[in-house]
Amino acid sequence: MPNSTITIRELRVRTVCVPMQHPHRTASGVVSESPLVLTDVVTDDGTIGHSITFTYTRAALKPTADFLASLSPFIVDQALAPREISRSLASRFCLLGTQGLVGMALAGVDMALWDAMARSHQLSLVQLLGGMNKPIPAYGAVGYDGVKGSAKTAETWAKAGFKAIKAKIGYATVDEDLAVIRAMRSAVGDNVSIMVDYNQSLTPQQAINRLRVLDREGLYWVEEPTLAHDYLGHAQIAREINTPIQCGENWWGTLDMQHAIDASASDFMMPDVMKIGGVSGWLGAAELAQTRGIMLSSHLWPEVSAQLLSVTPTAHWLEYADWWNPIVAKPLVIDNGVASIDRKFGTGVEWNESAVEKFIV
Ligand code: SMN
Ligand code: MG
Repeated sequence: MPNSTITIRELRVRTVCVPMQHPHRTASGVVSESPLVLTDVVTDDGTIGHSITFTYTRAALKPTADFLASLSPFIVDQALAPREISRSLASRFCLLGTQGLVGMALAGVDMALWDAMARSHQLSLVQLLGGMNKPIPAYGAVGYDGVKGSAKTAETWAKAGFKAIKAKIGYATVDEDLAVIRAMRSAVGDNVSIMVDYNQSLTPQQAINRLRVLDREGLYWVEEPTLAHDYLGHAQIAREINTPIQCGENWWGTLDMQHAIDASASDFMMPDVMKIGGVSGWLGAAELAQTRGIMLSSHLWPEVSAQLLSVTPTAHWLEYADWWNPIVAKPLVIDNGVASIDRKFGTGVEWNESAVEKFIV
């Protein structure tokens, strides 16, 4: 019988920089390496819970890790109660604000606590949350790589069995966006869905002008055509075009999501498990989405997200990215375009220690 009062004994934090095989180009900048904070929470029953915090840029790596480590006094000797600790940490930092690096660190703690909780009870996260493994369809990412490069990557995903791909667009002209989309379409055929992502690079009016042209291409969704927090701008675009809008990866917490819902900013939604507030935040987002019948997709974090989508009533697509695979002991397996959760315990995040050592910063 698992001990009902598990106590947190230690918080360990390390930083790595994982090089990417192919730099991920977007209309708003390139990601050529993954700076990651690796968190371990050790409990008194000998369990260790793990989480990954992605800081996008090396400049944010040390500050995020330092801040995360400084949370230790608020966590050590506390009962392992992820929701309770999440709530108390959020209220502790209310005056400073829980967006940005603070929110990332709090989510890193939250994800590690849920992982520890599931591992301690010898359950997967899905089981701990009372759900069952579901087949979650995954899409592959295509960078801002021009006509030839984008078509080639799209074809590679399709050949690997993926039923959808998402490409970065936002080239100098709509004709170039169109040329990339059409080249991908001829590379993957009609049975693979194509999503596109502007990464916030247009004004609302520019987006309307471009999307009136792209509306005829049968795109599955258009992501972040304008600034992520311009909910009214997204709503204005949504009213003028037919292609569904997808947003969410830059929302901090469920209140941002609620603002987007209130504004009718996005047809589909894709919270990022870190920025939305970890597992606890995702569960809130899943409830909001269910209440309003909004289809929910994930952003990065394939291992944790596949499990969370399994317990999300309106689960849609998993964003597959293999960027962090080198440091994960058993990365998520995608079988014919579908995520298969074969993990027994926790969120599926465990370290490949020799790789962690190699990429340690
Ligand atoms: C993205 C994610 C991470 C880095 C750059 C861009 C992106 C996505 O917008 O949708 O995956
Ligand atoms: Mg995106």
